[in-house]
Amino acid sequence: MGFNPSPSDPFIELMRPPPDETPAQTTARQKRELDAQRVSDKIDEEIKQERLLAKKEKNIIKVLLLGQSESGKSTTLKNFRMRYAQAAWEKERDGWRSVVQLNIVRSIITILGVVDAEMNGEVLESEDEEEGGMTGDAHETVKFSDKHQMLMIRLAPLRGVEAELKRRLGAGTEPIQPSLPMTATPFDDPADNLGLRRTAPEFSVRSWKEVLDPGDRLPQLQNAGGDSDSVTLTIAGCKDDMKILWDDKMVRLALKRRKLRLPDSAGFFLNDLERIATRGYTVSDNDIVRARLRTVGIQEHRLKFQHGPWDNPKQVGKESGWEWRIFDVGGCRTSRAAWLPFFDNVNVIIFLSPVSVFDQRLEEDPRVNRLEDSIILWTSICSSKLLAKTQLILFLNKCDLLRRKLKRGIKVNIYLPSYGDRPNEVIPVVKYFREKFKDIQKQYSPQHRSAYIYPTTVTDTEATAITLESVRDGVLRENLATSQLI
Ligand SMILES: Nc1nc2c(ncn2[C@@H]2O[C@H](COP(=O)(O)OP(=O)(O)OP(=O)(O)O)[C@@H](O)[C@H]2O)c(=O)[nH]1
Ligand SMILES: [Mg+2]
Repeated sequence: MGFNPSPSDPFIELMRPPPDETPAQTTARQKRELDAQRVSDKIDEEIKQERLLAKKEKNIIKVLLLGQSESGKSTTLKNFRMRYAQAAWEKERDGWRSVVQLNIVRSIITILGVVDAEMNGEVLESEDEEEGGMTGDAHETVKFSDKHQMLMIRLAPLRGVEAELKRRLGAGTEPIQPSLPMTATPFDDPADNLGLRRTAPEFSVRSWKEVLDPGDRLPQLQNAGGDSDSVTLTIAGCKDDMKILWDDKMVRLALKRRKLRLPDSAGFFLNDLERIATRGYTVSDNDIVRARLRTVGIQEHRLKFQHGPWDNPKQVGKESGWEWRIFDVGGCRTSRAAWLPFFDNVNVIIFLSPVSVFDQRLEEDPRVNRLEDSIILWTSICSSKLLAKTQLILFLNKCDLLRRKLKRGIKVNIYLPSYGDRPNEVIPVVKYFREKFKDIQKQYSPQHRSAYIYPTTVTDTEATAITLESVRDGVLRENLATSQLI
């Protein structure tokens, strides 16, 4: 569309050709007008496209999952995908088999390390009391016998399996700094000084997509873990010995003495060996949600939501529903610098704070209490001017582990004196954390806003489905209201 002034427009006079124009001048003028028209049409087209895009972008919601490492960000993303991106979820199912197998093998290798250390006489100097005194059996002498020696020999092939699984999953991964124990580490624990409970560095991925849905990019992963795969065969062959090792009383005692609480740690599957360490193992939804693969860098996942009761199709356009672009980040301290560029135009932050970690320290910096780290992060997110208009959603996660910990008698007020003499039970503890996080949000937000706070156990997919529905409706409602103001 060119510039087409009306006859009364003063511009007509200005643009009218001179009365004594020669034929050559007329041709040149017409050429110039044509060129100008082309440029103008191009600009018009660009503006039209930009407007279309802007209209479309109104239906895009950018969601950031934030929180320290092991807070449950990727697990939350898995819940979203399981529920709202079923086709992609199914496509990746088989890819998770290798991850679950690696999780199992690593647990067994951790146990073998403990048995080895005990056999070699690396005895703890002090048996301190994590939870108000050790129970009687922890003081029993740990005695390993020929049986354990044999188990060590028979399970040795699992080291090769670990290497092979790492190689397979290796594409798109990078090592991270060595981690401290996989489980709770109470402060001033002398076992730390002996370095006995350290485990090998955790495995991480830069891109799920490459590892779990290799297509033809990673031929070595196709059919990996199938019935006749060497890794699966070796694991199935070791099943009985793994079970004997895990069920062994002395092994349990040794783990307890070293406060290695495997069932509470990431990627624990040893109670499912009968089902998983088999040739025909098929990966369940629950396995995927519980499998542990550390995130490095930022991964983007897209979800489509069709129109629902939360919006009005007339107002958001008939052609599409809402698209959520969810960004899952690595949570350890060294990964956090990469978060900043993603703060731009972010609509929603789902922040995960694990509430069970009040007595633990950061893997990457053992001087720092994990809950304290989470509170510092939350405070900086709430006070960020860049995020002043971002909707904040807080998951107080790992409530199941909190419950277990409190049941074992670990006292919150030892680690948080401000908790005072409130009851050492889940509901009051979660309420206390809720108030604490809410107060910070109110105090530090640059402008008025409310935060939605949910107590969660994101490995419980049924309960999480209800939470996610509420999150989805709340987010869409709020964004619809905002987009109507634009
Ligand atoms: N018991 C229990 N385990 C959980 C819960 N949430 C997450 N997990 C487990 O904790 C481990 C870590 O969870 P991830 O989702 O990988 O943690 P992340 O925040 O993505 O961690 P990074 O990728 O290192 O930043 C996984 O093995 C999960 O299955 C929970 O509410 N309860
Ligand atoms: Mg992650």
